[in-house]
Amino acid sequence: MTRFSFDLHATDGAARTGTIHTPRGDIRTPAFMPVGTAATVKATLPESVRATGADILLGNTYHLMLRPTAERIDRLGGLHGFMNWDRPILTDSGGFQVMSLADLRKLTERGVTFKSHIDGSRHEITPERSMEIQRLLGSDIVMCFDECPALPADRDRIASSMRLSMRWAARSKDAFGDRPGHALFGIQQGGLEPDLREESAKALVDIGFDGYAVGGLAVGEGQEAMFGVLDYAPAQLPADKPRYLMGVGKPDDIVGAVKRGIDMMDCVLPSRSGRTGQAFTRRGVVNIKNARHADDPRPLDESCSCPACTGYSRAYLHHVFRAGEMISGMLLTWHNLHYFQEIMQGMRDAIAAGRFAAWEADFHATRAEGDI
Ligand code: PRF
Ligand code: ZN
Repeated sequence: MTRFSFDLHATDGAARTGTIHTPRGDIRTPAFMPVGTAATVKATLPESVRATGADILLGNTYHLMLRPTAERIDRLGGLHGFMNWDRPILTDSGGFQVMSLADLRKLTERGVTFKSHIDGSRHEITPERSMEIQRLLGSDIVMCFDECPALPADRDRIASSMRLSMRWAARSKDAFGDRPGHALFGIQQGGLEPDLREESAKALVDIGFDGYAVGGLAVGEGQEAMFGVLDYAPAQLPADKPRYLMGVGKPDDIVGAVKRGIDMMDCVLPSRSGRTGQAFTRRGVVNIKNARHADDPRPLDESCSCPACTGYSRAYLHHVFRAGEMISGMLLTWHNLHYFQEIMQGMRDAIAAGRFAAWEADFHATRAEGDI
């Protein structure tokens, strides 16, 4: 059986390209993971997500434990069969979503208790329970249970939260046990403080993980501060393991993160924006609801080969958005996912060829600020 492993093929500056091998298939890195929170990448069939070039999806412990429950998904044979996606799935561990979505949260050394945002029922997630849920789901890449403080926060709060997350990381590893073919990733915390980031990295490396995430970023600090951390944080983590930046981001965030040594990312942006009428293109952002598209026979992006751009005009996309037709979210989501994966492929090729800097210069040169 294929074990979980990571091969680095090439580096260019701090940027890397490689392959993560899993029993459910390879993941080409740098990788962008579309978000399938509720066992679906909203408005998209799994085969369409695959057609955009995705090798792996992200699923969520928090949402799936509440509905339809991890036990039900397990009885039905696991998340892959349930949602008809047979390739790798990474699941987030729940704490971050509890903090952003649930009501009446209570955090203790043991874990977190909260009320469901769906029906108000009470639940608890501990590191042990998070590992159990992610096992029941059949997740290929399991994330440690952690806490992610919103920024800005004072240094004492960041330090004690990070140390709690490191104790939870040790408990996550114990509870995960030995599961050949499945991976467990640690999550670095420590806010914007280099020494706390370093302490966190050392604690995680001592425990030992199959991959390492940079958590606690994209939580209100802004791109400049995030890049400031990414200038040193990836180098604090083992070079021979995948590095995953959680919950990022816009196209220019993704490019800046890869430039600084990140291998994996996930974000709701391409799918969520697709449903609110925002399209990301090589030349910038298109807000399809804008009246100036009503008579425009041109495609969203003449250089894009996705179904939305090869089959439809801006005028049509504007019309179906305004009319509230479901195909609007379907087409724009497909386009956005396609564009994000095109960026990833462009970066993988550029890194392999040792021309990342030229690729990045071209990426920025083609883009306009504001709407196009
Ligand atoms: N921890 C976990 N999930 C996350 C984050 C984190 O810090 C973030 C931060 N951007 C997004 N998702 N477990
Ligand atoms: Zn397109």
